[in-house]
Amino acid sequence: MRTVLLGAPGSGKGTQAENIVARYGITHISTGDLLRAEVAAGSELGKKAQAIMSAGGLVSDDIVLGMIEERLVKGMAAGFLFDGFPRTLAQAEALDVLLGRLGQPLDVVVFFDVDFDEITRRLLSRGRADDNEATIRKRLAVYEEQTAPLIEYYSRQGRLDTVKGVGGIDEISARIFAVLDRFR
Ligand code: B4P
Repeated sequence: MRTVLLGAPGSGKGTQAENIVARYGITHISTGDLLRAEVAAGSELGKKAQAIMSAGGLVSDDIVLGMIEERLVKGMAAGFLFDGFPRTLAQAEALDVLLGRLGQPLDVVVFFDVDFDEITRRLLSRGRADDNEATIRKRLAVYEEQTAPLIEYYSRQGRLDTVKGVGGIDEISARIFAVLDRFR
């Protein structure tokens, strides 16, 4: 199974990824987690990423693509779940090229439909370093401008499935499983 979770920051991608990976045994590739690990390790890449992440911007496509490529090849046998990637049209197009080269196109992209008021409430109560009001506003604006166009991109490919991302965590997982079970 080759799938992408698409949604605004705080729409629940990371939360649902845990349940999905537990059910299907696929490889989880979260660019947010990979970047936070670089920041925690104090690497050169982490230093560059930290300032951008805490300001609510997107880390450059080159850095992100470099990070995922090697993990993608490793995850190919089991299937994979991308969470937080792609986030720009350039990342989506690069992913298509990469998967095309491997002869393993995406099966489905699950889009989490959650309104911005709910997202803001969730992120403020989580309180991660990038979860203050000004940064959340910036992240949502960046999402609208750079990530939301991917809804149309995958919809045109016939790969998009929209799931209502509001409700209990297990209730949302059940909605996602109903989509993903088709690709087991
Ligand atoms: P990410 O780590 O991807 O984080 P996110 O979008 O903020 O969160 P997610 O949607 O996973 O929400 P979660 O489940 O945690 O990105 C962080 C930053 O990294 C970006 O801003 C960017 O700078 C950088 N980055 C990452 N990928 C990149 C890329 N590809 N290109 C460039 N830059 C990149 O849920 C949020 C909260 O909601 C949690 O507290 C959770 O407990 C709660 N929640 C979840 N489901 C709920 C529910 N059903 N009801 C109530 N609360 C719920």
